[in-house]
Amino acid sequence: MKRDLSDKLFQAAKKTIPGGVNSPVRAFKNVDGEPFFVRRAKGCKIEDVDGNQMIDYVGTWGPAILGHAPECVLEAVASAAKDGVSFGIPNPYEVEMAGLIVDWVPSVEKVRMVNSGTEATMSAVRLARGYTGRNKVVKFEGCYHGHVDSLLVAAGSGALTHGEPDSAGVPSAFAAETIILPYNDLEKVRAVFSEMGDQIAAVIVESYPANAGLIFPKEGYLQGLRDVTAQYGSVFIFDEVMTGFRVARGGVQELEGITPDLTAMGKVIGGGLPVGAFGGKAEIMNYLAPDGPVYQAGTLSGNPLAMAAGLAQLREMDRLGGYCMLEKMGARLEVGVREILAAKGLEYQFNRVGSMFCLFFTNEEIVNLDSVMTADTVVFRKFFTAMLEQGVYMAPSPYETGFISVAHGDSEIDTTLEAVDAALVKI
Ligand code: HOZ
Repeated sequence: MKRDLSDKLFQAAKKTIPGGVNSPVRAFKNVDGEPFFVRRAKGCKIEDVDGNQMIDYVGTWGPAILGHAPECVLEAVASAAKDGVSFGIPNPYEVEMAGLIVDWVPSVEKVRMVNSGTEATMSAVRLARGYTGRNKVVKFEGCYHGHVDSLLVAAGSGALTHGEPDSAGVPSAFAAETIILPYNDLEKVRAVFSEMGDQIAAVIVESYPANAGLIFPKEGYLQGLRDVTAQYGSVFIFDEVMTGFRVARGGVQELEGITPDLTAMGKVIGGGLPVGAFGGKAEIMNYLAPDGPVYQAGTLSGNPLAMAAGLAQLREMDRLGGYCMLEKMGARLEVGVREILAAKGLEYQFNRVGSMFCLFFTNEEIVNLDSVMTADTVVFRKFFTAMLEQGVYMAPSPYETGFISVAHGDSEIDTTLEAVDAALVKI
């Protein structure tokens, strides 16, 4: 594949942008490559500046659930833009969006819009601290909650990809307020609570961890977290930035029947524009300024274009019965991948929920970060490269989740499976 223009852009970008990218995982370092630059994207395909077309399983890291540039979103944005692109004063779209979120997400009684998933988790943690008057927060190894200081410890996603799960620049005093525990080990959580439960403001967990590959909770684990936090008066924060409005209308909490106190959201609700949100019990949310003492603010929060795009995308998902369509395509991909890998006799784990999936080259069951780290990264790199050469773009890191969109049809899934078959020959 020719990438001349991309290569030129990357050289130019490196002069003015740190590492040439605006988010580290995009640098392709973990796959010994260099990024391509996208000129346009439509449906399930992206086209780079050199004219190469690829079937895309990154979907702008989750938001593109209808595929890229769906007509309903383009129309909603164009129509909203005619009336102004930002007001910095309340607008009707925000009220509609809040109503929809409260309606769809079982535990959310009130919601505040922000501009990214990072802002959502950061604000939820501050709110939990303000509400409880406590400082400590429990998080789990490999869970990634954006680049929030106190949560950027033992983190996943780009931090893990680049081998630095603990970031420089995070004061050790901040990190000391974060208690890190292995995922899926309820006994350790109970032990920490029995020792210092009255100091713990919150437990934050990715509903299904999706930034160290894709990990599922053991039976009873999430309910166990719910119970222990309730027992000690700590706030239970569900990070559904990846899974919210993606695995079901109401996210993992709907699938698993769990009622967190606060939920962090983002990605799909913005229809591809920058958005995040956090919401939950009214009693806790009422601690936010201007009604309460916990300050949180944002010039672009509730931006009319982002709200219009998100509303259009969510309503279209509903109209199409999008979650059923995604399950069907996800199952087709999973069955095909499993058949191919079994025939090749390769050791692997394939984790999937609806349209989210991750392939690990290991024989170990994936239950926590330690098991994720047993996956063969050399094989992954070869696999990624061979897929890309055949026009199939997977996330450029073994620690990211793949996404299918409603725009992926049978023929794209079949083309992908042919590529998987051919790629594995090269491994
Ligand atoms: N941390 C994001 C994926 N989990 C990557 C965001 C990006 O590079 O755009």
